[in-house]
This record gives sequence, C-alpha cells and structure tokens, in this order.
Amino acid sequence: MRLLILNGPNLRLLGTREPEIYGAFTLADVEALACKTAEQFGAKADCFQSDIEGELVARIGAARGVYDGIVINPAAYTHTSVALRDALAASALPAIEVHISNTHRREAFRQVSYTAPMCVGQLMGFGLYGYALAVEGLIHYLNSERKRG
Ligand code: CA2
Repeated sequence: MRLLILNGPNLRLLGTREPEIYGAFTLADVEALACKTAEQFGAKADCFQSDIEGELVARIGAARGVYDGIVINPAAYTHTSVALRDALAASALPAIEVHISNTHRREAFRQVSYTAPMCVGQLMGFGLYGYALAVEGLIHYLNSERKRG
C-alpha cells in the first residue's frame, strides 16, 4: 500500500512562526510522523510540499496507478482552489483532508473547504498528531474497501 502525503503553501514555515496557532513542530516532523505511521501499518508514504498550486495539481494528477490514497493539507488553497478540487475528483483516489488548526474556530473565510467534498473525510484541530490520525484513517478505509472487494 502506497500513500501520498501532500502539504500546501507556507507549511514549510511550520515551527518558525505563529506557534500559538500551528505549534512548534516542523514540516520535517510532520513528514517523519506520516511515514512512521504508514510503516506501522505496513504501508509506505511519500511526502511532497509545495507553495505552487500547479505543482500540487500535477502531483495529484500523476498519483493514479502509483498510489492507493492521498493525505492532503491544502493549506490556504483549501479555501480557494477549484483546481485542487478538480484534481482530487479526477484522480478518483481516496483522500483524507487534514488541518493542523481547527479552522471552524477561526476566520469566516476558513469555514469553507473547496476540497473536502472530494475527500473520504476531514480531520482538524489535532496539530501534528492529526497527520498520524489521517494516515491511520486512510489505511483503515483502504483495508475496508479491499475486504468489500
Ligand atoms: O490548519 C491548517 O492546517 C491550515 O491548513 C493551515 C493554513 C491555513 O491557511 C488553513 O486555513 C488551515 C496555513 C498554513 C500556513 O502555515 C504556516 C505555518 C507556520 C507559520 C506561518 C504559516
């Protein structure tokens, strides 16, 4: 089982600014936890971060046939990107959307996700640990789908 872990714009800044919102952990911590969690469940994860919408769209577009599912934090593109939404729909891969903060406790513009309707589920507000939960949730979903045939 192969998983693709995608992180969107500015998440490379994790651990350097706004720790009261995003915690003190880094993108390297996020990617290490996602890979470790995948391995614990017998899967392998590849991680990619970009500030560029088109690069994220291209990664999703190339994922079909290579990966079994996607964990994505689209960051600010969550609230704006029809392109990412369309890419997730076209990939037809199961995806889990994850957010570090609970966006429902924040500004009104963060209450809308363009991408979540294309995902199996959405997780938010658990900080770094949300990535472990998202990977475990995705693997659980994939195993259930396999059993159902
Ligand atoms: O809570 C999340 O995971 C978000 O996806 C983070 C995005 C934000 O636009 C979403 O509404 C919620 C922002 C990522 C920016 O990351 C930074 C990390 C450290 C310092 C500054 C920005």
